[in-house]
Amino acid sequence: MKKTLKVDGMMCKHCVAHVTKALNAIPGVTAEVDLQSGTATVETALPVPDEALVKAVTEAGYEAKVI
Ligand SMILES: [Cu+2]
Repeated sequence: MKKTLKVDGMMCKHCVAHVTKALNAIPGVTAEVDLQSGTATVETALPVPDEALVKAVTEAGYEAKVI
């Protein structure tokens, strides 16, 4: 499954790396984060609840919502 998250608060490529790492830490998730658009495209091999994705990004220090 593919999901897109809007991520607020990313300012540089370090933020991108931080968010990518946080999302990829969830089992079954492969994330690609785009700084320009402030979005994360998430590919899930397993069913992953939206809240888990949002929580991972929030815990990394950014704001996210599934769009
Ligand atoms: Cu940054």
